[in-house]
Amino acid sequence: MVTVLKLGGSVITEKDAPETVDEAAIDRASDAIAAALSNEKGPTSLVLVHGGGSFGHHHAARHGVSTTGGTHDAAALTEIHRAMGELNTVVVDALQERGVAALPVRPLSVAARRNGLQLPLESVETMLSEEFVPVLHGDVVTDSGAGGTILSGDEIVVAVASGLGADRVGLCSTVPGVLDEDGDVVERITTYEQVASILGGSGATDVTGGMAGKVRRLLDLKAPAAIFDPPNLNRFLTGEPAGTTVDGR
Ligand code: IP8
Repeated sequence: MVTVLKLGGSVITEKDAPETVDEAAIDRASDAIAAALSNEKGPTSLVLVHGGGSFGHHHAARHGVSTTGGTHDAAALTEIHRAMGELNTVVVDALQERGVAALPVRPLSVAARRNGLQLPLESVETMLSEEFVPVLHGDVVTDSGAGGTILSGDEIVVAVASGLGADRVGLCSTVPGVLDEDGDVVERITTYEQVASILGGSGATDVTGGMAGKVRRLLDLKAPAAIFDPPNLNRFLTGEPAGTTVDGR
């Protein structure tokens, strides 16, 4: 049973203050993850991914780099990558302090955009079979013909979940799920048409992690996915419905 969980960057950082972690939020998330891993209802194998928040996006915006707009400025790419490494260290340390066998995985070293995203998973697979918890992060990635672009945590979640045949996928974000016109959480989404009127007719242009893009990507997975907020992290990790379930199977 492989579970892939993304902690959104806006959950674990102070989004408006450059390079500022939300320590209390990281502590709470790490507590929930540590508790779930020692709960019999918790995941047997867990892959974590975290977003950029005020670490990645701040530097990416300053250098004008996006998921589609690249640069050949090695110093700029390194700055974004280093900032993400610092955030990754904070997350990995918080988990290790709670007894979770977390290991950092840095996508830039292995991933590439070349005929789509290539993300070799041998190391992640071996980490799981050795009972480690790989912790990947949104990063920069070399991009054939474009230098380097941003690789979002959402893209990593989809690549890891598809590549490993994950059983469950969760996106922990600052919103409690996909909200309808009245601001209520939509419990279950099985087709994009069901939510097109609230999310916009086409999610195809939404490549930067907005809700429409998230829902479209999750609908393509061969596993049920959930979009929920931090108070529901424990429910998700112990196999209960949390926030919005997205299931396009
Ligand atoms: O927060 C973006 O990851 P995201 C990572 O999941 C960087 O979109 C480096 C901006």
